Amino acid sequence: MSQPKAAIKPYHHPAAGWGALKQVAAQLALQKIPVKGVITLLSQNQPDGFDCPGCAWPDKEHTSTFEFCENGVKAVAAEATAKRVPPEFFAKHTVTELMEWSDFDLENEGRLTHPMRYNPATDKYEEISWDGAFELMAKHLNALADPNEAIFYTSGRASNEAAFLYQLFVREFGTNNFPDCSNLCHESTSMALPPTVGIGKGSVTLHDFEHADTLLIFGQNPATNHPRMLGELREAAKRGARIVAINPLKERGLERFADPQSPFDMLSFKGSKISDMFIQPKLGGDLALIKGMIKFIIQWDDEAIKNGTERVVDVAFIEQHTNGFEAIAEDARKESWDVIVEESGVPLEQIEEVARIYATGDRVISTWGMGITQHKHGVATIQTLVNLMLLRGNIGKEGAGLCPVRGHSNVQGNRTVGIYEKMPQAFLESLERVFDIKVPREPGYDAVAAIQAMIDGKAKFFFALGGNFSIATPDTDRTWQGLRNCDLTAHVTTKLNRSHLVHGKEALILPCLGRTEIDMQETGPQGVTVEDSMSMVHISYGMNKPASPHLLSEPAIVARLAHATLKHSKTPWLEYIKDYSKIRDAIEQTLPHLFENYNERIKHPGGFRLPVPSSDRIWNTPSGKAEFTLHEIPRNSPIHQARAQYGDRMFVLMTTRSHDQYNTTIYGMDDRYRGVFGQRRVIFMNPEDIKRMGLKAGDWINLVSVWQDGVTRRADHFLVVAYDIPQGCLGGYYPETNNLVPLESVADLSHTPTSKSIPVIIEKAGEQKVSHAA
Ligand SMILES: Nc1nc2c(c(=O)[nH]1)N[C@H]1C(S)=C(S)[C@@H](COP(=O)(O)OP(=O)(O)OC[C@H]3O[C@@H](n4cnc5c(=O)[nH]c(N)nc54)[C@H](O)[C@@H]3O)O[C@H]1N2
Ligand SMILES: Nc1nc2c(c(=O)[nH]1)N[C@H]1C(S)=C(S)[C@@H](COP(=O)(O)OP(=O)(O)OC[C@H]3O[C@@H](n4cnc5c(=O)[nH]c(N)nc54)[C@H](O)[C@@H]3O)O[C@H]1N2
Ligand SMILES: [Mo]
Repeated sequence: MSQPKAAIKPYHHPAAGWGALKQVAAQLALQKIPVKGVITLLSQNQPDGFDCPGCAWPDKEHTSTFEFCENGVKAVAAEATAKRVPPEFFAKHTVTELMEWSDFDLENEGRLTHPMRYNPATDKYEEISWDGAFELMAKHLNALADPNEAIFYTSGRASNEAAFLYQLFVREFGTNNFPDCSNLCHESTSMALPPTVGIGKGSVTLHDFEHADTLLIFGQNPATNHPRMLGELREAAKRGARIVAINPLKERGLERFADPQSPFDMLSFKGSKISDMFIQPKLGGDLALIKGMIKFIIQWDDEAIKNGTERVVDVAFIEQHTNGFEAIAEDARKESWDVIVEESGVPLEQIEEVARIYATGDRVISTWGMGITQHKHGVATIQTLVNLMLLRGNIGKEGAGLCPVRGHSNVQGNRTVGIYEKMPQAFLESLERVFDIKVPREPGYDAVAAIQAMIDGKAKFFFALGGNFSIATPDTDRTWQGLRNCDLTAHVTTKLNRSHLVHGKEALILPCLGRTEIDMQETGPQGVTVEDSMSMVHISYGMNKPASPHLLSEPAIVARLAHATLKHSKTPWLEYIKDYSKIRDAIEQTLPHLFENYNERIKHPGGFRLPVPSSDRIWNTPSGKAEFTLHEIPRNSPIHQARAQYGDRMFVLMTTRSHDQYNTTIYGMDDRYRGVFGQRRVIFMNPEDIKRMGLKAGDWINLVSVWQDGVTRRADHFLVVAYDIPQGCLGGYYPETNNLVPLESVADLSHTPTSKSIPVIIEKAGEQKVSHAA
């Protein structure tokens, strides 16, 4: 790729708008997609079209005309690219040589066309037949001393059908080793919600967004990651709903947004205002901030009791529906304002203002993303947010509720159908009954435990259904050591990525159909189903010709691997490939309370919503009530410890997404809304900190993380960019900074890597010229 001109230019326009349209044209050109291909994009998210692989935000009605979304177009264009990676490509390049390529350049080669096997003698991938690939994997699996030596990763794009067959195969084989992208993502949500509201899913639907009068947006960057959510926010803002953004980084897309659907926005160049208030806590400061809000509400409520005026908390709701109110009220009364202000980094007046906004809203929705989950105390923060919402009965009524905004388009569905290292016993019992098999009951490895097991030599076989495990995970150097320890690594995949190059002694690339492609089987073209972030399940049919005639669908790959491995299985693996409705029948039999009449109900345009009891104020907790949960404001975290050691030389780094990337897939080198162009090795830093450290914007720095295990973790050569971010906090991009996250640095309970709070020290690096037109 020719190097684009690097520059830093603050962005003064609204988010989306014309910039988005320009980007889309550039992506179509990059992927060599002719104008005709645009028709594919326009068919996306229609009743007979395919589900957008871009994100898990739900579709309006699902029958509406194409909703323009830059993220969706980029995701579809990346899959529908005209570029191909045939065996001849691999004949030309050794793996050692490809390791020198950037992540952008690897994926930019296009779609993989043939199954490939690594040959250590030539250091190249060579073509292998599908049967040969299945036999090789079966041989390895059956040679393991214990099924728990095998690891089966899932990235959240797999359909319900593929994921269900996969977990069935793996459990019939004998392990619960199911690390998944959720472990790296919303696991803190999945751990926090069941004990409090009885289910690990959000309680709201799009209908609620239409009726909310107040929205709190915690730790999320929707302009980049969930652009269709901005449409909802814009509508809410226009209706007069109050929107508060809580984010250390002044994200442009949370301030103003130009809806590409709206001629007014597009022609006025001004866009619509989104947030009424923008609060910038320090990284990880949300728990203290939310506690501050709770303290105000309890204080005002106590005053109301004293004065005989209307109560501030929802007394009837608290009495009928909750447990533990007194304990958290007493805790809030005792909490010190100094600690709240110090640990949140938010001035008291602002905490009071946002508490007032919350307390005067009748229908409040709280949303959250990675800015909350990827912290040491992510679970505690979410449970404290639940406390806040319960105080005024903001769960389970129209226009109000909890809205974790998930990432991958079917990550929620994968969990529902069994991709979880500790699936509930009832599910496992059901599998045993329906399929007349024995499945293991002890929990398996999550993502971090899987890496440790590979490093320790306890796991020797690594299989991935999608994703890019080698660089989506923390502690890059050690993770790679683990993967290279394996006897076999195998990846079901659409495009070439780093994980194919960081391989075991033997390695396979197994190219599959993407969701946009026609999946033709014996009984005709097959559809697959997915579940979005609001628990809506619907069917998706591909419309494009497959990228290569040698591709198999994900369900076919899983079923044929199972057939090759489990010689005595009674499960009709090959039958499932012929007709996916048979897989849906099997899902229905296993989870009848969720998927009753599955095949019938997906015929309805827009599909159906899975039951979410908390939406109806039914609390599936042991007490049958929603639980308030008491959490201290953390004061001795690894960040506090590093601060004690290094004083204000220590910075807290968050690793986040640029505008031109989909997780590890790099679409381009710009981060438009943050004003970064043509480069990714940047660090956002407060101007005062830049001065204090004797630096200038445009200087180059190296980062070294602070961790007490004697391992030096570093990431070198980043450009300092002055940005509106609290002092002591830094922002950088993932995956460039992943090596700084120690494997042991995980969130309490959920084990999610703390990708948003890494203690680091800065070193000044050598000079390098770049245009810095700030
Ligand atoms: N275009 C595009 N779309 C995507 C993806 C993509 O990579 N590209 N990825 C998909 C996936 S898998 C996911 S999980 C989602 C991710 O979507 P997001 O949840 O938006 O994830 P990030 O980009 O990591 O951004 C996290 C945001 O949290 C803020 N933040 C960081 N730390 C804190 C904190 O301590 N407190 C608060 N209040 N805020 C904080 C950051 O400034 C940033 O704005 O997007 C999905 N959609
Ligand atoms: N430091 C840091 N690390 C993070 C994060 C962070 O914020 N900071 N975020 C975390 C989060 S939220 C997540 S979800 C993970 C993401 O982790 P993953 O889900 O593992 O990574 P992706 O980059 O989404 O995977 C991209 C690859 O998926 C393959 N692919 C694309 N479409 C398909 C398909 O239809 N089928 C198959 N089989 N393969 C396909 C392509 O080969 C592509 O290279 O990363 C996590 N890692
Ligand atoms: Mo994610």
